[in-house]
Amino acid sequence: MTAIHSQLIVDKNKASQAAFERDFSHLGEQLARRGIQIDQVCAQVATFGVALPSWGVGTGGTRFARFPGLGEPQHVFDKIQDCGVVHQLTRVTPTVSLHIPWDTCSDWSELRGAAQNAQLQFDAINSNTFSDQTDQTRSYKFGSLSHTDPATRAQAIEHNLACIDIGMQLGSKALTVWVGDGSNFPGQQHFRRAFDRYLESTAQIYQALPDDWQMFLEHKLCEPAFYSTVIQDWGSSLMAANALGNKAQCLVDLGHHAPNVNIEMIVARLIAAHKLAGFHFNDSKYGDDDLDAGSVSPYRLFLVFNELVAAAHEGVAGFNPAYMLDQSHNVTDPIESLMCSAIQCQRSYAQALLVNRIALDEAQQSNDALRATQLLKEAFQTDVDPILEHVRRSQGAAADPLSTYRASGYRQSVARSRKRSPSTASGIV
Ligand code: AFD
Ligand code: MN
Ligand code: MN
Repeated sequence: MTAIHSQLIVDKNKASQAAFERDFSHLGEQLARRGIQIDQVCAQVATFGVALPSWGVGTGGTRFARFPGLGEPQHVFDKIQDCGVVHQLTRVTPTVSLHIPWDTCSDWSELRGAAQNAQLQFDAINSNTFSDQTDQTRSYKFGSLSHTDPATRAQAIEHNLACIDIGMQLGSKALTVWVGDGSNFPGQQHFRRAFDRYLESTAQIYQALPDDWQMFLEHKLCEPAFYSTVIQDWGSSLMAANALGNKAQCLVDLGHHAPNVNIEMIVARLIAAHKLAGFHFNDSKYGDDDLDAGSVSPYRLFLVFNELVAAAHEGVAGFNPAYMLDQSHNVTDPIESLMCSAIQCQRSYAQALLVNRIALDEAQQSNDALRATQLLKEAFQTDVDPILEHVRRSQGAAADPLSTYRASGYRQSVARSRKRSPSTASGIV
């Protein structure tokens, strides 16, 4: 079952077919002159997928306000339906990542069925111990897994175990743990003891992981704690992952670093340590802005993918990172932002596949800095859109997902059946 009428996709694709064929054949010729077979690139791009965050289909907000959009999903089944639209039109987002308890459901097997109908599966499950739920006994105001009070830590551990249980019913294979734990004042927290408490708690969660599961540890330099955070950076994350064991790895959310940090180098280090769990893709200018992937710095996103493609090319053992979007759509239709961002990740991947790795090795070996950097630019500056469109067309997706979505009237249609969200309360998604 699909949410967008498939005939609309067929008709719109047909209307732009002739122009597409000319563009594709021209790019094929250009790449052939560079010794690249376009069909091989297409085949690799066709394997690329990025997970959708269930919270991404709702309108996000800031600390100041949230301006709800039309036809926002009212429950997790609506969210799955919206994610299905993104996947139907792009064919690049085959999985959804749930967040507990933002996503609630009385029958998880029913949800699994609904996802299957939308041709979706479940990616990592996310726990939430950074905000208090109405029915919870102890508060996370001063931390969760690293809280000074053992009973609060136990409650946070219990929640993560419940998430694993839900994830097992959905077919997830990973638990992503991000904690808001930290401090707002110098002296408020004993840094080493807080980290030790975090390790002790996460070890108990780790113990409960099924054999074929992984635990993704997400670091973040600040917010909601603004002086220090317990898992502040990739170093702390790597220390924790090493202490826990093979199934624990480090997740890189692009927005969780100070401005100007060389994230692609962090990625290379984590690959070297065999500890790169995967990504939350987004973009930022100032902090954890959660802007759309590649909207501000597409070159930086390309440089991250360059490290990933290089690692795969060099056959790094066990290299298999998980890709996900993690964005807050405050002023756009979330479905539109998610489609464009997923395609942007796919674009960066395709561009990274075009890097002439033999020539780059030679340039690096002979210290030819200018040639080396030009080789990256040559790949980045290639307009790979005909490749992406070819992959979409051959998979039955929309040649132009954005215009097809707008022509479908999906948002207006769900706006009629979904109640307008009353919540304008502030809140970062
Ligand atoms: C918050 C965090 C982090 C996390 C997400 C879901 O900043 O990015 O992945 O919540 O838990 O936005
Ligand atoms: Mn994240
Ligand atoms: Mn974030």
